[in-house]
Amino acid sequence: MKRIVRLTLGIALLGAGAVHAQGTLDAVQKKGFVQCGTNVGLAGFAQPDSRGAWKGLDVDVCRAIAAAVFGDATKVRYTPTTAVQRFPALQSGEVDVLSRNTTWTITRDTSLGFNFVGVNYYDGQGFMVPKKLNVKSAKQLNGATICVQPGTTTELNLSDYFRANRMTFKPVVIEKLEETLNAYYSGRCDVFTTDVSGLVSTRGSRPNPADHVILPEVISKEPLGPVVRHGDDRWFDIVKWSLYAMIEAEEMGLTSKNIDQASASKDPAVQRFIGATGDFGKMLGVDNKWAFNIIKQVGNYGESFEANLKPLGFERGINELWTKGGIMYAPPLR
Ligand SMILES: N[C@@H](CCC(=O)N[C@@H](CS)C(=O)NCC(=O)O)C(=O)O
Repeated sequence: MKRIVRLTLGIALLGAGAVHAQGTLDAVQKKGFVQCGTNVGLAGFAQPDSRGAWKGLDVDVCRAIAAAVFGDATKVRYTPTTAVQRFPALQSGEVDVLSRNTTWTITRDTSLGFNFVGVNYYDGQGFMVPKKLNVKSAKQLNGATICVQPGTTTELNLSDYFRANRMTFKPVVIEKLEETLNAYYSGRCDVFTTDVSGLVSTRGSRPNPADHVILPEVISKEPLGPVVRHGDDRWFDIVKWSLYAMIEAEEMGLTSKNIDQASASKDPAVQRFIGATGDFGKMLGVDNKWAFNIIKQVGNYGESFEANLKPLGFERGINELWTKGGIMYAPPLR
């Protein structure tokens, strides 16, 4: 019986996916905007500012896609999603792309029916504890009460880590981020665990950040990146190369400030990038100035990092370009 229910659900999901699988670009062009699934509010990654304009590293990917498709980075509508809501939102076609601190895993890339286009932030899972508890290492957390969000890799890594280290913990599982944080900050949990970026971002958004420490152990790999549905290669390509254009531009030294002058460059790679020569836009199904428009209106990856994450105290670390000691690397635009 259970098996039948699961099979039916599987078919229903496949069916829903199939309806939206092809033609996302056509549908997006027809409605006139990209519907982008984001976080409900994670400073530096996706959060509305005081005037209601969405800002952040993940938001900039949404804006880049709109710049590529429409030549206008403002043609985006945002759907804030919790960790639990995000995958059904993409599967059902409610959103065209998910750009929301989502870890690339084999399960999500296969059985959930998605394609990860790349990585816009390499991360790992960490633990935050109140300083007054005087905990120095995650190995001291045996028996701790830990706040964690459902539907995340965080939840899975947490139990693996404790089992591997022969420790126990009491999970407090809450779907909404705000409520999870309230539970941690009110002392209902000893520990809050998530991606280190999430710890830094949320700690900075609350009073007295210095009262909370992030423990040195990073217990997992969390490559975070934009996701699309299986079965629509054209859309997959557009989202993928919108991200890579931002990374490549940084490597080429092209910025929102200097891209207007790039037409004078003698460098053939620059000429191709801005669409003065070659047909990359046409190959993707968009305007040949797609990459120019992304950099002009959104900026390169380094500019986005600088604007959104630097003010919160983030360092580039492994998210630095491969040419500068990091692992951010775009395949060639050629
Ligand atoms: N990268 C992990 C965790 C992502 C995640 O959802 N993190 C939490 C903690 S920062 C979050 O964004 N919560 C916001 C919410 O669910 O409303 C994953 O993909 O599963």
